[in-house]
Amino acid sequence: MTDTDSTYQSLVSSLESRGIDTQALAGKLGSLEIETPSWGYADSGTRFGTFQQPGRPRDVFEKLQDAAEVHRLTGTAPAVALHFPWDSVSDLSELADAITAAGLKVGAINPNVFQDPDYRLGSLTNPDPGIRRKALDHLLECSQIATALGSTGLSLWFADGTNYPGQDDLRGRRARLEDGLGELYSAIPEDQELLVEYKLFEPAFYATDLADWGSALLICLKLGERAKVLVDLGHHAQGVNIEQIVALLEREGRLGGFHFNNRKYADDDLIVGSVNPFELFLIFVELTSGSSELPRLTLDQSHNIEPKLEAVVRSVMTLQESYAKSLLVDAGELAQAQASGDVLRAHELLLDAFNTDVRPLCARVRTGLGAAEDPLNELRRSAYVQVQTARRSAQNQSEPTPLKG
Ligand code: RM4
Ligand code: MN
Ligand code: MN
Repeated sequence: MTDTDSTYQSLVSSLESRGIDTQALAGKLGSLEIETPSWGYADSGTRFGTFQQPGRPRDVFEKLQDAAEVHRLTGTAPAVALHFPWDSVSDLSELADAITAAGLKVGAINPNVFQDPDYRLGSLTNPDPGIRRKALDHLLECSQIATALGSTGLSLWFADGTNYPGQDDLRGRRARLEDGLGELYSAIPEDQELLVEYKLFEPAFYATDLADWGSALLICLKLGERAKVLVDLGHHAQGVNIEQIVALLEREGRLGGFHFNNRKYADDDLIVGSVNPFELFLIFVELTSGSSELPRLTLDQSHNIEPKLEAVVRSVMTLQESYAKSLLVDAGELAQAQASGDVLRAHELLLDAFNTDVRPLCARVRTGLGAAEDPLNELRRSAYVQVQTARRSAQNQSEPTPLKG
């Protein structure tokens, strides 16, 4: 028996002695699906600068190659979320074919109504009706792109907001947002959902039009049941209890999905679980204890100083591990402890799950999926990065994609 076999066997016996069905657990882990973001493979940085990495993809087709490599290594990243116009192509059917040929499927389509200079005072909320129309036309075009690529989700983030008190009428902006989104909602096909993302601040520093989950949910309730809230872990005030937001949205059937990342101070877009792994675990506890299936789970990270592919692989593995740990929580005992007011026993049941080293199980599940036992090591040892770097450096590199908001 190798070392890996023996650590796996001892984990299995300890889990079985806790009454956990490891086969069922492995089955659930094996069906976890993470969407990786095309923009996470490309150049991105801070507002102060971007450190370009050799071998970075030059277009969406090269981003797909990287996404496929992440899926090959982890077995858990079969979908890729796209951002337009960053991922624009002249022929959408060629892009659809490339996604399939890479062994991937398309994730959510992310429109961009935040970069064009016309959006200085907002997109759908802009006081100028012509600019509102332009933003809406882009959103409608993205819905058509979603249809052409077979995507079922339009993921909407608006940079809209004001910097100064008095700059614009707060209720007027809300009305314009509702009108624009209402028109979009009635135009999209039945198999598409709107995922409405909120963010407390940045780039607007006085009043963001969709600043929190409440203002996003209110608009979703008005739009209809295919409008749901998207939770980005970097978009809250300090100390906000994100797992509670998750629980409440799930209960209302309005949890559309996640943008996973981590932060220390603001919208830092760091690798998921890097700063607060316990928070990530608690979010998964809420996801697995609810009655719904897992929602759309997407990464939204910006890798500035770390190697991008390693960062994405690390993130997918951390999501596998967090999900696995959340499945170890003894729901029956937890309910009992809660009902009898046994505060610390209830808390300890969460700690028992969180403190279990599930890595040998995740490794076993990955090999069962035909992926890598140790994805990071395999990536570092493989020639993939070198080969792509040589190939991609042979021609002029593309301009870096714009700084990450
Ligand atoms: C925003 C938000 C969006 C992402 C942009 C680039 O902060 O997280 O999801 O599309 O950044
Ligand atoms: Mn996001
Ligand atoms: Mn963000």
